[in-house]
Amino acid sequence: MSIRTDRLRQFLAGIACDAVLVSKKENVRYYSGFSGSNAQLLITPDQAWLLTDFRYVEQATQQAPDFSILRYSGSPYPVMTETLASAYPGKKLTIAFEGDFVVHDTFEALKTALPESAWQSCSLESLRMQKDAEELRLIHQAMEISQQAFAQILPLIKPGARECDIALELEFAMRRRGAEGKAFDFIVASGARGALPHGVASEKELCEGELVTLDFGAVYKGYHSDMTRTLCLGTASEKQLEIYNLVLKAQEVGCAAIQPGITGKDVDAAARQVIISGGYGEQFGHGLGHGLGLMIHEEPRLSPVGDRILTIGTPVTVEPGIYLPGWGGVRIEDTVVVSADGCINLTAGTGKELLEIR
Ligand SMILES: [Mn+2]
Repeated sequence: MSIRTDRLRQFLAGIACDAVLVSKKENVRYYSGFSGSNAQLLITPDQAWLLTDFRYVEQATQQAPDFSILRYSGSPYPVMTETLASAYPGKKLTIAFEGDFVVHDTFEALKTALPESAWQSCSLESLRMQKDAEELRLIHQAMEISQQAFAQILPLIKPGARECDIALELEFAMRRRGAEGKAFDFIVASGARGALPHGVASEKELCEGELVTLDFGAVYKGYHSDMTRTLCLGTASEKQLEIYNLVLKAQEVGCAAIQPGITGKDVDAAARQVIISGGYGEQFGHGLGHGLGLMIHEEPRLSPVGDRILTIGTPVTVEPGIYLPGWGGVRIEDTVVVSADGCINLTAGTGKELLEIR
């Protein structure tokens, strides 16, 4: 059984539970290797079951060799109940479930199916925070794909191009390079739309003199990348340059603050102070960054409420921004990995000085 499952069992012991039901598909994949859309894991100190339906039995057998595959049709609960009753006859089990994922109706059904068991809500999200070497390789590759795709489509970013066409070309370029999909709906926000931190690409055409923010990423073998660059169409005005350089300074200070042992909120505060000092604190209304991996947003959060401590091997984004309604915005984002003496920047292949497209 894998190191990951060992760690999950230690976690179970720590919260005094006899079993854990893993339902979220990213966590199912993380512990078992199964990448399909429908399966759940039931893990105890001495057993590991994967429950799935007819469509996925063969795939689960191949991808999750450490798990005993239990096939069900319709509802998984009768098989679950039977399996636990025969493995632990007469024992009143305390079962952990993902309270941050399982919906209320499912929880009610679980209680009905296993009325003798006690249920304990837990979150498994922080257990995926620190990545192993293979996970970091996949995130790095997803980032390489993003950066190469961005370099390829750069000549298409010019006055008259539509935001949505740029987003589409970026996606094509990523998929041709091996991405299995896009990490999220790409943000291409030009001119005044740049004030929308999550301004998904629209039909708006780019215009001379505008700033354009592009936020994008690839998925490679389940793992995500995330980066943002803001460009200028033409020569930047004094104000565009002032705001851009302030965000860049904050981004660099944020990266420099990262080291093992620091909390997410201390990194956030270091970068945020730069923007507050520049007079734009109110216009930076989101957290500095987030972890990523099998999901685009994971623990730890780099934000004013980010209590988690950064550890070596944890990838996080660093993405300050300034947004001025009616005027536009600037965001710059790299993905970095916490290392022994700071961090390694996976986005180092793409420059951060303001690119003026002429
Ligand atoms: Mn991000």
